[in-house]
This record gives sequence, structure tokens and C-alpha cells, in this order.
Amino acid sequence: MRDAEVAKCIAAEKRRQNEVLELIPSENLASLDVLEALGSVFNNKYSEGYPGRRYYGGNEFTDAVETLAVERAKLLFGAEHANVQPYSGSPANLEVYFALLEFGDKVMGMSLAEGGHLTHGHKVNFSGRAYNFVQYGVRREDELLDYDEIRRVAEREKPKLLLSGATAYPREIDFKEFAEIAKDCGATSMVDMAHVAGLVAGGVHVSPFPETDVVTTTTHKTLRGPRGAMILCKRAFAERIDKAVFPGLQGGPHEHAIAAKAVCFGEALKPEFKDYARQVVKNAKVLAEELQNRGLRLVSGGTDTHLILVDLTDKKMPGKTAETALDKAGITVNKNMIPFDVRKPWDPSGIRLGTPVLTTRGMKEQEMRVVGELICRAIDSHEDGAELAKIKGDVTELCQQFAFY
Ligand code: DSN
Repeated sequence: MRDAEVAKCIAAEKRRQNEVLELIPSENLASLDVLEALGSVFNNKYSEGYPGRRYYGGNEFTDAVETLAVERAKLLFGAEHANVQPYSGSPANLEVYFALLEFGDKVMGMSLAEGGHLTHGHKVNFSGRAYNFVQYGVRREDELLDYDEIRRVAEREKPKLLLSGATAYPREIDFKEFAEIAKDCGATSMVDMAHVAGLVAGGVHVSPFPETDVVTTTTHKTLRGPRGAMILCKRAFAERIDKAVFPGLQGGPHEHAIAAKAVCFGEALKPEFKDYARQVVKNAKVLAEELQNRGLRLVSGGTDTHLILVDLTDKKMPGKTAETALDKAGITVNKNMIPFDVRKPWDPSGIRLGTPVLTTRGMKEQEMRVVGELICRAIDSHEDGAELAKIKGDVTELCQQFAFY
């Protein structure tokens, strides 16, 4: 790297990633092989089209690497068709809508405020502007999805597409039940499994396959690959999906990212990945228990996945204050809305955390107890700079034992 200024930023970010406790549940640490593929000469190539049908010459090796990614993706998830070209999760979702719907068609998706995603029909997002989204959420009493109620609404509203998947729901989502509801009310079923793809691949979360018609996922979250996405579907939807990705919404595919996706899927097909996925969930459960034992209220009372949502209302502390205090202590989380939040998205009542990164670094149950204690100490001393600095010292010490890069 001859650009000293950029090199300095990269070195600082690498140090940060090694020295903080990264608890944002949608992040992970990709392997050096994934990073090498991302930094490869595939970056230089234009390859509009699909393997064997490109608009440019010189695509012999991009065809080979993209085919590898497609075949590994299908094998990993038991899918009939895979399109590995989506640039990221949001475009992937819009591509599915573009493939299967007319503008104005009715879709059901989970509201962002209760755990969904912007592209699941939020009014500020293209999805919510272009399509007629009916939003569902969680039950007030236990903050869980109410499948009977979702079925009732689907039968009444008759959406063309029924979408499930979330970014801030700590419990396992019954993708099979969603597929059943969609089938019974004549809708196409779609799952956005971005958050839990690695858990599905590792066999510790119910799979949307083979029942679901179309599935989107990012590849950089629990799946631990490059920043990017893919769409998996039944053969019957393949042609429409491929056309929506290119030429519908995208231009030249990012073949360097596709090469890195192939590496990621290869890693996830290895038996060790199952151990990883199992440990992610075990760690989240222990961390959740530790936080509860220390007096924090968790949305839905715990977790089945990699993700924990803490409600700080009883602590009389906004999520933003907690995020800032934890940052000062070297612990990275994100402030997050909780279901039925009375506060605003920029300063909501909760924080969201998860265990994919710490598990990649090799931390286990014992370390989760320590992490839980550090989090609670930082929250309790959010106004005490000296104590936060002391906690940061403890964080650095722990992190040094689990350096990854
Ligand atoms: N930004 C992602 C997350 O943090 O969950 C969702 O796209």
C-alpha cells in the first residue's frame, strides 16, 4: 500500500477491530481468504450477463468463479436456483419485488419499528412508496410474532407477497409457518434471512428451504463473508429473478465480491462452520442470561439466535446514552427501537447486541459472562469517565487474548 494516508486509516481500523468488543449483531470478521478474493483482480472485470451469456469478452474465469459461487450457494442451502450478483441486501429485496410484483401490489412485511427492515415496506423507503405494504409486528404481551394474527391479516388482506425476516427480533422465526400461511392465502412466500443465514447454514435456525418461494440474504452477517447479497429461489421463479437483477436493477456484477462469496460458501460448507453457528447461539444465550441476572430487561425475555435486544426504559437511560458510554468503554453496540417504543429512532429506548464477531474471535461461554459484566458496569457508570476508561482497559486486555487479524 503506497498511499500512506489510506494505509493509516486501514491500520487504525484493523487495530480498532482487534481492540474493541464488537457486539453489533449484523457484523462479522471475514477470513483472510475472503478478504484476499475481495482484493483480487476480479475487481477489474466487466461481466454484464450471466455465466456463458455475457455482454463483454474475456469472461472465461469470471464465469468459472461465478458458477462456483452459484453451485456452492445452492448446495449450502438446498436451493434450486441462486443469483449471487446482488450488490447488497437492500437491492436484493427490491429486485425480488421488481421481479414478482407490479407497482401498487399488496405485500405484507414486518414493520421496522418492531424489528423488520427499511426495505420491508417503510414509508421512507422505495419499497413503501412503490408497493402497498401492510405491516405486521409483534404481540404486546410477550413481544413475539403472533402467527395466528398474521394468518388472519393475510387471509383478510390477500397480499401478493408475504415477507418474513427481521433485523431486531431475538427469537427464531418460523419460516415454515410463514410459507404455509402464504400458500393458504395464495401469496408468494419470501424470506429475508440476512441476519440468520449463518445460523440456517449451520443448522441452528429453522431453514426457509425447501418451502419458501424466494429467499434473500446478505453474505456478511452471520454467514461471515464479503459485504454483498444473493437471491435463492425455486426454479419456477429463476428467470424472473435473474432478469430483475440484470438488466432490471443492476449493471456490471462485482465479480471480486462474487469470488469472495464463493470462498465464504466454501467455508460455510465445512463441518467447523456448524460448530461456529452453535457457539454463536450458545454465547448469545449466556450473554443474555448474564445481562438479565444483572438487572437488564430483554425484549421477549431472551434469545434463540445471535441477537439480543435490551430495553433500557427501567434504567431511565436512552439507547443513545448507553451506546455512547459503551463506545467509551471499547464496547460497540447500536441503539435500537424496541417494540412499541415511545421514543424516536435517533434516540430510542433500546440497544441491540449480538455474538457473531466475538464467537469468530474464539470467545466462549466463560468470556460471555465477563462481557456481560463489562457491559453492565459501563451502563451503570455512564457518567463516570474514569470508570469507563478503566473498563476500556479490561476490554483491551480481554481482546488481546482473542486477536483475529
Ligand atoms: N444494517 C443491517 C443491520 O444492522 O441489521 C440491516 O440491513
